[in-house]
Amino acid sequence: KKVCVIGLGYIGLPTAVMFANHGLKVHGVDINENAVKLINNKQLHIEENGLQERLNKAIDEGNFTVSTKPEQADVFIIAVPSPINEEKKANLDYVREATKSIVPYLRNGNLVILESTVPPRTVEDVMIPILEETGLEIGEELFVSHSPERVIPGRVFEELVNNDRIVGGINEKSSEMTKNLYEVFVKGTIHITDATTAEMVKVIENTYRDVNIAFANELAKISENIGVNVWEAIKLANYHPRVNIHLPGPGVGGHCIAVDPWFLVELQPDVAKMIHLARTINDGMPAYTANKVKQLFAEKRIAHGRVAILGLAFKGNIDDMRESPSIEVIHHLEKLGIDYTAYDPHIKENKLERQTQNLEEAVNHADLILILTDHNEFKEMLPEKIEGMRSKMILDTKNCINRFAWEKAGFTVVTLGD
Ligand code: SAJ
Repeated sequence: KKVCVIGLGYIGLPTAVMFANHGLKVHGVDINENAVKLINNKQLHIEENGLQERLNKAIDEGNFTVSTKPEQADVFIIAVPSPINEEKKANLDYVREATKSIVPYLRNGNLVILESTVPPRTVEDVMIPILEETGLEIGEELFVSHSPERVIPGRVFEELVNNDRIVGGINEKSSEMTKNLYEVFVKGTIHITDATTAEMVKVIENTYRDVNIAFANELAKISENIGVNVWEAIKLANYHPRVNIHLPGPGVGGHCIAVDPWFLVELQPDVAKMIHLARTINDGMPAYTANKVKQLFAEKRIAHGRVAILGLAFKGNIDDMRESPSIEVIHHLEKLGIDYTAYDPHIKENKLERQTQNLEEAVNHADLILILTDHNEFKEMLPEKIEGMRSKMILDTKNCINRFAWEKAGFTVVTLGD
């Protein structure tokens, strides 16, 4: 069997390599010529644990080819970005273009699978009309389904195999064919439904998380005002067998949780009120964090204070800075006229003007350490080793440091939500 994978990013490339490692012939396609060139040379344009070895194996065994153009195959998998635009509306251009690009290669009996996260109804309303241009009868000669990716960056290969998988075909035959394909490597249960329900399932998983985090962020603000430590309160509440509250923080980053809820808001703006409000609350956290810094400086009568920001990635122990709340916090600090340096041990390139490549330089002459990402390096940081600060203050937005150790070393410790 031959599979053609369109889009070789964080999802497409690991998926393509996985099929190739299981003996299928795979052709990968990307419009980014540089990425294609790199992959053909067994080099990576993205980081993912275990990807390099698997890519080498796929190419060495002759099961994986890559180019900028699709080829005829039995199955076509589309795994391209589906971002939102400035108006928070879904940009389906990549999905549309990818679907158009395979039309000339589709033959009787082929299966087309969409893996990208999309607003419910995209397969039926956007893809099917394009696929009809093949002249093939949809559901009889050409089979179509949505099987959303649900893997977490950093643990993609583990989750590709072990997570349950949702398969939503436009008809029973499409679902059956899709299930048979993924069974090659998926050990989790494969659940069958229709295409639109599958789209909905994926979007509501991420929306659930966003709404839950917004709830936690609201609880953090309430706790600050009434003298409660929200982290302790949430921990205790979660011992209840039917309670699972997420954790507050300086904002929600990444290209999934902060994006997908907008798909529902766009579809049903008059109904999706709580979802919209949750997005607004989470998007407001970077400004809230920057204002907390301003307040602290005012309370301590620090004029022209400088902040040492620790953490630029959008979450702990990854190297991905896209849509990171840290960028927004910096933006708000700049608006408030507050000076800063920024350091992240996982971001090796200098992507920001005031970025440093070591902790010592970042904290030198700073008045406040501001932790925005819970990297292990920051959790394990020793306060006695911190030198050269003008005032000894630390604001921990992730509740990830040992408060007592820092207080013992003479630091004023402030935790978000406490
Ligand atoms: N965050 C909080 N509080 C929490 C949990 C997370 O503030 O309690 C923040 C993180 O710091 C980060 C953001 O939310 O900035 C998103 O991080 P995440 O770990 O929740 O999610 P992602 O974006 O890395 O991956 C999610 C996953 N979805 C779910 O867990 C439901 C993953 O399984 C999906 O495959 C992925 O989105 C995707 O591609 O859609």
